Amino acid sequence: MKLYSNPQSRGMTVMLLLQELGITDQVEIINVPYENMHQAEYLAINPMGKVPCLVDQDVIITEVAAIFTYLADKYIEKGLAPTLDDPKRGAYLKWMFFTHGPLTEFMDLKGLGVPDEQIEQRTRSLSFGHAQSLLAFLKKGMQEANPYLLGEKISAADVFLGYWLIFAISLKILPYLDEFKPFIQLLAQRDSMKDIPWLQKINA
Ligand SMILES: N[C@@H](CCC(=O)N[C@@H](CS)C(=O)NCC(=O)O)C(=O)O
Repeated sequence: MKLYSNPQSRGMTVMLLLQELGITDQVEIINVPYENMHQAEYLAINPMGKVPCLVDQDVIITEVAAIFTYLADKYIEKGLAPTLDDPKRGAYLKWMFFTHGPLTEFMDLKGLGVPDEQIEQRTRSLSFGHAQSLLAFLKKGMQEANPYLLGEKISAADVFLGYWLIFAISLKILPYLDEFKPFIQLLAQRDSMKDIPWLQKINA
């Protein structure tokens, strides 16, 4: 497999997953400089001109959540995804796509400095709705985490959500609520996560 990525991009979340799956030696990392992303050679692989992009023989997978889901399922024996018949699969997919959709949308708008009043005018069409709803959803999930989102064992969804939470808190897009602390502190001890540069910023 080949992973097209860039060290200054959300492709870094996939690197954590590779570590958690123990498959770093099975994936060739191809660094795509930003200035090359919209050139013909890379556009032939991903016409969006974006990273990350995973290529597994003839299969091309873009979108972080799709790459996470694909890899965790491909290596299902590693235990980072519930199997198709496991009832935990629902919550797993919920967290995976919440992170990719509403949470990322919220972070993008806040990162752009879109004023709250403008967001409030569009809550019905924005996928996260209200900022308070997003926080309430996260708080409930964190309170129910025991200690991970699906229970005793870490899943790919913990890795994805955990990375985004740490990033959003370090940028002050999300507050570092007490409810988040046990989950983030647990993730911060993992070999895959302990060197995330933003962890120091939030004093996990
Ligand atoms: N929806 C995509 C977004 C990927 C994305 O925006 N990647 C950025 C880096 S974080 C990128 O490749 N930007 C290059 C560009 O737009 O020129 C995903 O989640 O994988």
